[in-house]
Amino acid sequence: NDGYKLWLQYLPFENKAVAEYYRDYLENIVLIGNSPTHSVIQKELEIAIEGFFDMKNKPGINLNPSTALVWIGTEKELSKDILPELQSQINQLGDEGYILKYLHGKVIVTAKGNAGLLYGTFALLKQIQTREKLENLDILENPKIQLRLLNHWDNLNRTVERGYSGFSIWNWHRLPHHIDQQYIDYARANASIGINGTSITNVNANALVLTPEYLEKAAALADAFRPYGIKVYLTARFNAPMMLDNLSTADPLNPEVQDWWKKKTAEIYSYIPDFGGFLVKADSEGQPGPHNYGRTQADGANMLADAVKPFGGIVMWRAFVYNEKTPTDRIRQAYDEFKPLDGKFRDNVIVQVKNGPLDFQPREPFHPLFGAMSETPLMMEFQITKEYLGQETHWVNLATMWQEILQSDTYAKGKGSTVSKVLDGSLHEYKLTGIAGVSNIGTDRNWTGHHTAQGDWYSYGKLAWNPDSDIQKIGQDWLKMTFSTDSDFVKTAQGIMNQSYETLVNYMTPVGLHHIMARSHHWGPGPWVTGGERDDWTATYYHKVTKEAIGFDRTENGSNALAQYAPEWKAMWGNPETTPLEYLLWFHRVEWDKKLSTGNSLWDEIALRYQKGVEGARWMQSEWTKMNGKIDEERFSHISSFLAIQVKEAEWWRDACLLYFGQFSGIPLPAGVEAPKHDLNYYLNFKRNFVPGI
Ligand code: BDP
Repeated sequence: NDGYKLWLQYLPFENKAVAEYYRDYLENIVLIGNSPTHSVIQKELEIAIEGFFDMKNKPGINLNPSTALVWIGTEKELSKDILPELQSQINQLGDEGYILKYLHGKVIVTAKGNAGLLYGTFALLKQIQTREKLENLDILENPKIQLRLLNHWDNLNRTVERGYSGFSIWNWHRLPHHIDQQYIDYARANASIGINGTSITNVNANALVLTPEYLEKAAALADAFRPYGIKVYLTARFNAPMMLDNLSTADPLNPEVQDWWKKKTAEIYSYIPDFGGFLVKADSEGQPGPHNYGRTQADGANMLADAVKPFGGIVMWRAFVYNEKTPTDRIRQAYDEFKPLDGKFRDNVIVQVKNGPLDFQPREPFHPLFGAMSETPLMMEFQITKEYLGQETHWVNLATMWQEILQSDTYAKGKGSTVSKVLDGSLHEYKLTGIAGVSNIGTDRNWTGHHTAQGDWYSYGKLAWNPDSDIQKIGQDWLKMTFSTDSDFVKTAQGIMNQSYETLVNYMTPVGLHHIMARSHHWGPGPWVTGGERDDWTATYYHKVTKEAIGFDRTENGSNALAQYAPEWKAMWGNPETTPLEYLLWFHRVEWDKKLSTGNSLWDEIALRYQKGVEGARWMQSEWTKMNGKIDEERFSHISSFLAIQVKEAEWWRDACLLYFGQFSGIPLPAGVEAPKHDLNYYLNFKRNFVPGI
């Protein structure tokens, strides 16, 4: 098993009894109605049946209503006899919601629209994949967030920015004529977890994608995804009018520029009638933007919003904006720039904010914009690809980190004002709600490099559907569908997943350290990185180590980034004594010999946590060894070899960071911390010029 089928393995039933139980249902399905989505539903049922049963005893789908035990149809298509009993529940459905219910000996899957019907069918198949009984079914689901997107940072030459799983799956050269099966399987996987949009090009945008040659290709993808309820979005390079048509300016207040975007947008809609809209990175890391013309982010976003408005499109404007010149504290920038613009954006603009104020670090506090923009809808941007978290060779269950962020309390409207409530719109009554995940997939046969990184794609989709979902249940379902329903396996693998995030934070950036990765590629340790193009792209800017102390003072004595948070957080995080150790060096400069709540000095705490991280990685490896024979050999060994890489790299992180910081603290390693294998020079020179990735 090479993992290509992701969580849609439809693993064979374990024994005859299980097979017979589900056989009755699976061979008596009636699917009512006709549409491209109905065809993909029928196809999916066939694929599932093929997987569940062995070839010889495979049931066919019997579409005879008189004997049907499973009814699949939208509200309009459902039999008149069933409808009245479901009416009150149907009334609670939104456009994409579904009902999955056992009623008078029959399983009913229904929805208002086709996408809901497809989601409901996948929900039914999930019940069977996880071997749940069907007689108790009584599920009514509506997505809590409207826009549930993947963001691909894919370039037109098929390299993937921060992609570690091969090349881009979009084969521009063969499009529009060849629709690869992988596009269809991509759409199936996304629909099965409720993802309804995809931005297919890098935020560091190439204007060429807006030319007819590429629009025709993007349209072919949009056509392929449409039956699966997935819309296509494109990244817009802010100076495209200059690059493509030689306009002398891209000033958003210039009528000629505005007109250019209106015409361009109309052209896009002529290719893709249900085009979702634009995703924009402006005034950030070399991308052009409204700053170039002395205009605000709102001026820029509104110009594009006006262009897509007549067609029902939206603009996702990223808040990852930071100055051309290094500021005193980079993490303040997005808030300082966007907060004054609250309420100044058009109603079809949504501002896309990364989970933390810096940049996808292993651990950051939630971004202070969440809760601070009551008049402007905000959407979340999570990074599924593990740019700063081991780059697809480390097993880290990202759902743990995402849950920590989603359940963080902004206190915007008192206790319980969680980030998840900002995102689902309930806190500020946003009309537009959304979430984006920077995709981790590529041409690797298993899509995501590490087999377990498929689980991050899966759990992202589930949390996008409902940011308050139980991540333990998500993890169990994913394991059962992907690998095995064996309870021992599920328990052990979930045990590993539950430890994995804290383990990684410990061996990479414990006690609130951040941005200490190697320069530019961000793989491996680089606490010594200093100098160069800009100070805020170094490690020393963030840890500010000296012989006396380490950490970034973000209290009012320092950068005062803390002022961007609610008073409850200011009180807690403003005082090193009450700051949880997870964020200590994020907010404070602390002396090496300072005694912490654990009873250890700061230096000992850092060293012991690095050691704990290494031990955690070894524990994950030894737990996994016990799974030998529980799943197929191919995926078992693949994961085993990656765990060996993880252990080695955890040791590398520990040794390099402790040797480097130890020069400053001057304190020996505490008992229990293993001596580094090499001297500091070795790590300084180690693979210095090696850039991993594709
Ligand atoms: C950083 C990445 C860079 C991205 C940037 C972004 O290093 O490649 O372009 O984020 O989000 O984390 O725009």
